[in-house]
Amino acid sequence: MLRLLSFLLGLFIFPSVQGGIELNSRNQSSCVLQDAPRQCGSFCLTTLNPLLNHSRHIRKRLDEIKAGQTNLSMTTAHGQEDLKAGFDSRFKLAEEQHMAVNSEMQNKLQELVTKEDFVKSIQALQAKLDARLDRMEKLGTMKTTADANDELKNQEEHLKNRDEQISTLTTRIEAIEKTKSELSSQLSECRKSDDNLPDSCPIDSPNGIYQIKLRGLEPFKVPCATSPPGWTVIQRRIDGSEDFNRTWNDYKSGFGNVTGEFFIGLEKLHRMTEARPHELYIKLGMLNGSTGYAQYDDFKIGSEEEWYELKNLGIYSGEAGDALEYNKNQRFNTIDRSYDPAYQCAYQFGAWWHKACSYSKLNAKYYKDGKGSDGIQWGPFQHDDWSISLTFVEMMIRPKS
Ligand SMILES: *[C@@H]1O[C@H](CO)[C@@H](O)[C@H](O)[C@H]1NC(C)=O
Ligand SMILES: *[C@@H]1O[C@H](CO)[C@@H](O)[C@H](O)[C@H]1NC(C)=O
Ligand SMILES: *[C@@H]1O[C@H](CO)[C@@H](O)[C@H](O)[C@H]1NC(C)=O
Ligand SMILES: *[C@@H]1O[C@H](CO)[C@@H](O)[C@H](O)[C@H]1NC(C)=O
Ligand SMILES: *[C@@H]1O[C@H](CO)[C@@H](O)[C@H](O)[C@H]1NC(C)=O
Ligand SMILES: CC(=O)N[C@H]1CO[C@H](CO)[C@@H](O)[C@@H]1O
Repeated sequence: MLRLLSFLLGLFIFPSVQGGIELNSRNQSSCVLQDAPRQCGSFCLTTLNPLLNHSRHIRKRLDEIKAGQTNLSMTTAHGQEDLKAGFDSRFKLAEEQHMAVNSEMQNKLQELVTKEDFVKSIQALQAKLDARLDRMEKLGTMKTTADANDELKNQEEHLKNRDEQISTLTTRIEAIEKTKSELSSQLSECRKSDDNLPDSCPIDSPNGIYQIKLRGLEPFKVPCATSPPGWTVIQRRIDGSEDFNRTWNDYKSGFGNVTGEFFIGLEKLHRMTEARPHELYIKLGMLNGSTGYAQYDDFKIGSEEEWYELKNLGIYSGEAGDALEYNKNQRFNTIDRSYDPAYQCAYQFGAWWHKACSYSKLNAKYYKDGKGSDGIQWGPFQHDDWSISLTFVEMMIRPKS
């Protein structure tokens, strides 16, 4: 502004000065006579008078012009001074205005800085800037864009693998859960049906075939007797329809027909009598119609490792006599497995807890005519008449109450 003003002022003043100089130089070039009569004489005077007169007139005019010029010059100088003064005052004013504006701006700025909003916005901006700087720094640790891309790809691959693993595991877990729930429902149903199955013959139920279940064994059918009630039939001979000359494995697992002749099996006997004390009841019959029974109050059979030993019998009672006490603590013998092979008792008298053979042989050969020294026998019941062979046998057990 100041510069512009001075420039304009210069342009304005300069031409006026030039004009003044031009007038002076013209004055110098004019031809003016100082004392015309003395220089020219009377002749000359008349000729020259009008000329001189004209010259004087011209000079007068020139003086006037000169005075005007001086006035003009003075006026110009005045004007210049006036202009300068005007400019100075304007400049001063402008300067004052500038100062005023400047100070106002300073005040405004101060006001802004002290305003809390402004400070906050500045802080927010600063935080954003810091975050961006952080990111830039991180990016800066990646050597190149390619490296960064590789790293990203690796991470993506890793995540993808993880996802696949998780999905596989989830599927497996679901399958396991399903199997688990199926098994659990099967188990509960199994338990339900097992719970319904007794582990021995029911006491108050009618005579017949019942299914019972022992722990660790599949359910199996047994005949249950009503007279006396609650007894489980474990062996029966009635008509010789079943072959009792059998191997160890047959006696172990049982054989025959539960509605007819059969043997329950030594393993079942072991498990039943081991679980809780049992009584043994033996019903005997001859062809001539004589019947008798023998009862023992603590019947116990050992494990297969113990050769299904007759571990205990308890106290005998009955009317057929005690033909079994003799066999107590003896191992079970079959034709293919004998503890004392010298005697071969099982070959001759059937499978039993033989002790150099026995006074009781309830698995021996069945003679329908009731005669046979190697037949079914119970010594005291037939008064040691070894020619007699029994035609009816039922062995039964029941838990001791
Ligand atoms: C000079 O000229 C003026 C007019 O131009 C005239 O009036 C005057 O009489 C003249 N004087 C002489 C002496 O000629
Ligand atoms: C000079 O100028 C002043 C005012 O500017 C004026 O009054 C005066 O008559 C002028 N003088 C001449 C000889 O023109
Ligand atoms: C079992 O014995 C009964 C009566 O003796 C007979 O009716 C049935 O057919 C026999 N069952 C088998 C499978 O031998
Ligand atoms: C059956 O035979 C046996 C032995 O001979 C005898 O002791 C018994 O009294 C007989 N019973 C009948 C009812 O005949
Ligand atoms: C049992 O069978 C065997 C052959 O397997 C035989 O030698 C034996 O005499 C039979 N015993 C009886 C009592 O039938
Ligand atoms: C610059 C100059 O020479 N001015 C002259 C003009 O004429 C008058 C009168 O004759 C002189 O006095 C000046 O000096």
